Amino acid sequence: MLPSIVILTGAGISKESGLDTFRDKDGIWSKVRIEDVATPEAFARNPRGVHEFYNWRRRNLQGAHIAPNAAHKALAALERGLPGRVLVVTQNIDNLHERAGSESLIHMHGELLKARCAECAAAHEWRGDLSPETPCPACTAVGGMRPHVVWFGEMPLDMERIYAALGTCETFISIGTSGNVYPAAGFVAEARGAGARTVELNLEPSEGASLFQEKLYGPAASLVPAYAEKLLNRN
Ligand code: BJW
Repeated sequence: MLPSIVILTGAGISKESGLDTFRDKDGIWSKVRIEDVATPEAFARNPRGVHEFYNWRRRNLQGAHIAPNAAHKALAALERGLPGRVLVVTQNIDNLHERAGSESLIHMHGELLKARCAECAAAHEWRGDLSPETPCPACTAVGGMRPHVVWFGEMPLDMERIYAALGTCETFISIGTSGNVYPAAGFVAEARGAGARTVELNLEPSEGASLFQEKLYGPAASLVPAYAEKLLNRN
């Protein structure tokens, strides 16, 4: 069954869980340059530096202070309340949606707690650090292990499934994303073009704000539970 509600989430939904966004004033891209850590070219040039960046984020994500917030929990409750009808497509590489209980979930930009081998393509659950010396647990090749994330210039994951859902959903909701990065930033146009009602829940208007028919601005941990409750009562 194709979902009737497709929900795109971005870094803003995890902000109140203690994780930095990318493009806010104090965000990740104010501290490191995209060109140094988030492209295949950066990894080829300086694998150790890129590993250090993701090792830090992987350790931070597993810290006791990081937990799903009310917005993640509300989306999981929405999925339980409307079985088979909700799909969450997240740009986030954290694991907060699944920790909150979401099961109908696509990580289009990959997962921080996975690593894959460039030699044999096998992906593995990964909680420790990576380095250029880490051997692949499957093929034993050394030097090919990389974070299972999607860098600029690489193809996001599960796109066929995402576009199929966007083409048939009744409601498209975008939460906590600035609308700067494609193809995710184009999903609202895709869904609206196919007849969906489009909703933005964000701290501030995103780049694509004019394409949303309903817009609510404020912190996700307050907006999302109230909006999910409304959807549960209406459906
Ligand atoms: C709150 C809040 C609170 C704060 N409550 N809200 C020209 C046109 C079209 C495309 C391109 C183009 N030039 C280049 C491209 C392609 C490129 C791209 O988009 N570049 C742009 C910069 C222009 N894209 C790619 O390369 C992608 N691949 C690709 O296109 O492949 C080809 C293809 C073709 C056809 C179909 C399909 C594919 C790959 C993009 C990979 C992005 N990777 C990153 C890093 C991942 C790993 C990691 O985490 O390190 O993904 S970059 C980074 O940005 C990360 C995020 O997922 C992504 C989006 O960021 P997000 O989530 O929107 O965060 P912010 O910080 O930008 O926004 C946060 C929002 O929350 C703000 O609005 C706040 O106000 C709000 N907020 N607190 C609610 N409490």
